[in-house]
Amino acid sequence: MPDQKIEAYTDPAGGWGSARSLVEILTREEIPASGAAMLMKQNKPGGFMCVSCAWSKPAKPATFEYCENGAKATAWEQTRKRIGPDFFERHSVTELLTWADYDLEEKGRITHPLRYDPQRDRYLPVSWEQAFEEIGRELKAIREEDPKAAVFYSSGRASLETSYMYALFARMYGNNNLPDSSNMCHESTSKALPQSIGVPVGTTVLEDFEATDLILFFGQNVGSNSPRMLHPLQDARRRGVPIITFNPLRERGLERFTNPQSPIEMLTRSSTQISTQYHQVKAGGDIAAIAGICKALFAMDRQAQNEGRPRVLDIDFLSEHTHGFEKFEKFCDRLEWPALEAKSGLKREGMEAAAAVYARARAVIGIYGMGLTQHRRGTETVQMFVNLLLLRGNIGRPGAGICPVRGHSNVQGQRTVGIADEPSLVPLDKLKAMYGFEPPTEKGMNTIETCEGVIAGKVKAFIGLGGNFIRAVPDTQRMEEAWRGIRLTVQVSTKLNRSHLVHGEIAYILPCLGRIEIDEQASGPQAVSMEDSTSCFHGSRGVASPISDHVRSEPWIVAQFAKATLAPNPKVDWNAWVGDYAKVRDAIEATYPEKFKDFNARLFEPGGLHKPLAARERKWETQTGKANFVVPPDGLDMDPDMKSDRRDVLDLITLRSNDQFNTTIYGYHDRFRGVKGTRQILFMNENDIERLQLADGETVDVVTEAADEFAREVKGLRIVKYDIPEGNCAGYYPELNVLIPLWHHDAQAKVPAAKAIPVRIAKAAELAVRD
Ligand SMILES: Nc1nc2c(c(=O)[nH]1)N[C@H]1C(S)=C(S)[C@@H](COP(=O)(O)OP(=O)(O)OC[C@H]3O[C@@H](n4cnc5c(=O)[nH]c(N)nc54)[C@H](O)[C@@H]3O)O[C@H]1N2
Ligand SMILES: Nc1nc2c(c(=O)[nH]1)N[C@H]1C(S)=C(S)[C@@H](COP(=O)(O)OP(=O)(O)OC[C@H]3O[C@@H](n4cnc5c(=O)[nH]c(N)nc54)[C@H](O)[C@@H]3O)O[C@H]1N2
Ligand SMILES: [Mo]
Repeated sequence: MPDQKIEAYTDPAGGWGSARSLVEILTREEIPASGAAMLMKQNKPGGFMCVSCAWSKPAKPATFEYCENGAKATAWEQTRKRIGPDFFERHSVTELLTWADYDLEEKGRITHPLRYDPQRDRYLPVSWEQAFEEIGRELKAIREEDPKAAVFYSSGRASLETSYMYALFARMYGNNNLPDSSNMCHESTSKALPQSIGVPVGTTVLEDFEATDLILFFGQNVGSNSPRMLHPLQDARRRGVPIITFNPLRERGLERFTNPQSPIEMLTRSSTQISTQYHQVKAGGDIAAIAGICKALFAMDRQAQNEGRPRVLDIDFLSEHTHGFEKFEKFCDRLEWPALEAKSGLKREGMEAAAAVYARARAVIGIYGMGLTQHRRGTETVQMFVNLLLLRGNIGRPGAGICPVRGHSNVQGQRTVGIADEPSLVPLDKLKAMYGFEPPTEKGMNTIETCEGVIAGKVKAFIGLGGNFIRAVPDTQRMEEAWRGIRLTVQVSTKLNRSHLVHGEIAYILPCLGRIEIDEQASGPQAVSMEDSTSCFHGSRGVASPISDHVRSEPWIVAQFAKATLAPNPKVDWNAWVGDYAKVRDAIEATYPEKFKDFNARLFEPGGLHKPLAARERKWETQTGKANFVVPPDGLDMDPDMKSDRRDVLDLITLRSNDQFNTTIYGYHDRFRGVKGTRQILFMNENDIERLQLADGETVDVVTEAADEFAREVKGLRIVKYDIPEGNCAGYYPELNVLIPLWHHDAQAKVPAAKAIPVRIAKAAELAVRD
């Protein structure tokens, strides 16, 4: 573990800090100089699509269309380091369970298929044939008893081709148990937007950033998690477009940015101010903050009417296109400023200032991330944001729209091609007609339901297509204990992680090619495809040599699952699909003809193939046929079970450092937040530190405040005095997931409420005595 240092960081996002960090990781992962050539193909038409975030890929890419964290992701995947069979000769699984996430993944790419040997407590190499023979046999036996006892998880990285095949395999197996990472992420979006505007995804495209005249920015950390988005933001700022931010933390990427690819900015050390207003809303205070802005808008609108000036609200749009406006107006009228201030943590003047700018803007983009979705009322928070945009007709017009920033590089696309526990989201009739089987119609398990199923002993097999399920989900300790009761666990992975070590009775690790590698099949090297945050499909072609002769592609692995488990079906030629992925794309187009028109022919179209979105055309595919105002049924309350009146309970935000991709930890630094060499951190407001009689730098233990029988505790966090609202504290995911009760999730979408966990802080010594 490197030396620890906490010291405020004063540089902008991007800039020299970013350039240095990039060189560091390329060196550490032993990427040769040719690695730079590889980076030149990142996010370019005909090249490969970044394995990091899902941000839009422009039609005219920059010479270097990658960011510090995209380059880190490439280096991490294309590292020279390897985990071969000898690694497990040296390390038992029991030993590896004591390793940190960083140490596990840092050892390099897994080169051989592996099976857990309980006698030796080790993973040992196994042939692909033997692996699929046993996996197939087990899956068949489980299905005999109960076809709903197997679960097919996917992390959001696998391509459209792989995902389509995987979802079909699960349904032919006999269930809709297709939980995915989106269940922990933007599921709140997927639940909120169809009710509000009749589409499940954002409505903005990259061109909208060129036509917008205001950006509202809620709960997303652009500088670390989607840095390439800083380019359109910087361009907008240069045109004088204001950016109004709501975030409990002052995130550096939302304050200042130096484009590391601009020699002038780098040499002159100049930077662009990003946010023009910065509101440090309390965690979970967004419904109140947005309600406050709406209330102010209603007041301005009435005043304008009294004075005979043009209306502030877009009355034509409201009457022609929306439903529920009067009810929403009444809701806002009834709210009192003191309650809005208390719940949001903001002053009335702040909310009014945001409303004043909003009222003047012609076209507004609303951007958001996990700060809105990962709450008990995440779905309603997203709908509240849409309500605000509707008031001035900011959906379905150039330069305007709602822009959820998606996580994994193909998480949005996976849903588009059938990864869904909700059968109503999938054209089952079409699948039935195309493939001659009876698709299951019962709802499957999502991520939280899978966890509940594992605890109840109902899950007999878990297949993981990427990801690190056990580390990403809440209630780590309870889940790890229950997990060992599963009969079969199979993880398709690139790198070693904790989900391999906490395993079922029979356990496999199946190593796969990464997206950056050349994928050679019968018809030659293959391309795959993905969908970005702005609903554009892009082709991607691997450029690097495979890391080992023993790894296989994800489509190949999925096809082997199917062939080993299902009775032959003349209508599904898995071998032909694996031999030529264009045939899978034909099948995708046949299943979803409107979305994927001329898919193969247009695979590498610069800027991507735009998926049609009704709401962009102001066509509302909702039950009312209009865009709906949705009034939060619980008013301003974010968490009905939370005992927020207790003065010593804080709301804990779990978030990402600048040196990680989800559970993949690249290192122990969080440059922008001034943290070096540690992740065992608890950011606290100085008044809370004083009130709770603690001290900056002190080591503390954190305990969840929950009315159930389970003790949840993390020991040994270092307090860092930080600019964060009173009553909130923050620390890193996944280390703190142990503190999140499984039931602490969004009511509708079941996204774990990772951004407001009620906790108590105790001096380390006190707890030691109590123990
Ligand atoms: N480099 C890198 N890139 C990534 C990832 C990564 O781990 N590393 N992860 C990928 C994935 S899967 C995802 S989903 C995205 C995640 O990207 P983000 O959506 O940025 O996720 P978080 O890091 O969890 O940060 C959420 C932000 O919300 C703020 N916040 C917390 N609570 C609240 C609140 O109640 N209200 C408001 N308004 N703000 C709040 C936090 O301060 C933080 O700035 O990024 C993707 N891209
Ligand atoms: N407390 C808290 N919990 C959270 C969150 C939070 O903000 N706070 N965020 C949630 C969110 S938004 C998400 S998306 C989830 C993330 O949950 P997951 O998507 O399950 O987790 P990742 O960490 O992205 O998965 C990393 C692993 O993926 C494997 N991998 C990498 N590349 C590939 C590939 O190309 N193919 C295959 N097959 N495997 C690959 C590697 O083995 C690596 O160890 O976590 C959620 N959990
Ligand atoms: Mo995510």
